[in-house]
Amino acid sequence: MSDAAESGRIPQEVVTRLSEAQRVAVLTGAGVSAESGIPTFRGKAGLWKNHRPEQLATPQAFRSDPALVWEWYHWRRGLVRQADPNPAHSALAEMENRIPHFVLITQNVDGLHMRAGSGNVLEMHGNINRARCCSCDNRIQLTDESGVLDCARCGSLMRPDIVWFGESLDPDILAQSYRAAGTADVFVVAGTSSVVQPAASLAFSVKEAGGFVLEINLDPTPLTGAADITVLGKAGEVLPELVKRMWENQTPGSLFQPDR
Ligand code: BV8
Ligand code: ZN
Repeated sequence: MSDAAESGRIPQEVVTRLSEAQRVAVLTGAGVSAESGIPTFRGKAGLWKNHRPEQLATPQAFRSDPALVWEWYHWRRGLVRQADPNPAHSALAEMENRIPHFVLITQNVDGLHMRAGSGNVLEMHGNINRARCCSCDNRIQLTDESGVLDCARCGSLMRPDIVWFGESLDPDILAQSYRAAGTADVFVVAGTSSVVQPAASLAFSVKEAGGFVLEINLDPTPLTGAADITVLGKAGEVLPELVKRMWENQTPGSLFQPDR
């Protein structure tokens, strides 16, 4: 059962486990980008006008109105371009530098983890700054053009390089995600409502294999009952505090800094 920590308090067990861990995998969701000003999917702010993400982020929506779907993604890309990584992203990049085997698995498509310096990132749902051809394997990096795009190679329609609802994830990325989660000493789940599959299943597969799951989220989720420890709080506050305490825990004597 989860030991749902009071808001923001990080139990020492979490610090010790992460400080001693050789292999850590982290799964992030929209809550990690919330403090960068990127609206979450199921938050009150909603994501765009009177459309729900589940309505627009589908192949059906793109087939019936590619211009509307491109408009939504161009609008979101504008938000992402104006956004900066927040302390949650930076803390995860810092954590990667301290832990021998570290994999960051993200459901987010905003690319903010890479901009914060994270290197070993698995983007489960694609990346909003890329487009791919509906017919051939042409992929392009989007700059600031907008409108509906045609493939320069074969003339077909280009689409956002995003995994939509009802579409299968890249099997290689999915396999790497399960392998990283399944071999981790600690599996951290941060800023996600843990409802979207198959990402939400990762933590449960870790628990079934006897692994340790730490959840960091603003609100309780369906994972909260199964996670070993849940820390309720903002990712931009909890993660930096966690990395700071890991550092203090790892450098003996650091607490007794000689008078400079
Ligand atoms: C698949 C790209 C096999 C799009 C995304 C019926 C028909 C078809 C499929 C299904 C179906 N029923 C179920 C499914 C499966 C479906 C699914 O899971 N649906 C859900 C809605 C039930 N999954 C799929 O379709 C997947 N593919 O299963 O393939 C298949 C094939 C054919 C038919 C059936 C199955 C594909 C899923 C990928 C969808 N694409 N993104 C885009 O971005 O435009 S998912 C989308 O949701 C985002 O990637 C997002 O990251 C992700 C998950 O949401 P969260 O990240 O958790 O965001 P959310 O707002 O929900 O929560 C934020 C959390 O943060 C909250 O808990 C909040 O408390 C917390 N928070 C807020 N602020 C902070 C914070 N925490 C900390 N600090 C803060 N400051
Ligand atoms: Zn093409």
